[in-house]
Amino acid sequence: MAILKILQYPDERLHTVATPVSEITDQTRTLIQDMAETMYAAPGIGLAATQIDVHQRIIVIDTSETHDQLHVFINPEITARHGEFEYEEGCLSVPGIYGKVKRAESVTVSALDKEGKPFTLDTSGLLAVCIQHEMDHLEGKVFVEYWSKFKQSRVIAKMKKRQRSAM
Ligand code: K1U
Ligand code: ZN
Repeated sequence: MAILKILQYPDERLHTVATPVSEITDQTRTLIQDMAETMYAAPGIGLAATQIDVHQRIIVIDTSETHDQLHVFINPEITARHGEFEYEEGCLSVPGIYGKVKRAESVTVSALDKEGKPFTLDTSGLLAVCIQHEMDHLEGKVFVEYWSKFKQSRVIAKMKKRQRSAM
């Protein structure tokens, strides 16, 4: 297993639209294990393949405190959304920046599991927020891009300053 490097905003590669997984192989399963290990080590509650510069439609999520409820979604699709929920989000690609985003309160998501078996999940609250946040990554969208251009430019300046001082 391996801990992978997470792309940092405003890296342009975070704006890549991921392509569907056509075949689930042992290589896909190794990638999923590495993504889970990277997420737990960060620590975080979700990770999209986009964030580790792999542009395939794969996300991993574990919102449990015990780190034993890993959800793997391959080629996820949201088929229903209900209500509205505002949550203070964070992102491993934008560390130290937190802010509110309005999303659906509950979602129905269909996807393939790591064996390629289709499943459907109805969920709400934090897991629903996290699914929507990670699916945005697969579309090349980062949560700060829901905010005003002014707020986004302040985030970009902060991130660039931090990246310069880390060099
Ligand atoms: O996509 C990511 O970068 C992961 C992100 C997921 C997320 C968090 C909050 C709302 C929506 C989506 C994170 O995991 S940020 C870190 C975080 O939330 C956390 C870290 C440690 C313990 C608990 C939460
Ligand atoms: Zn994120």
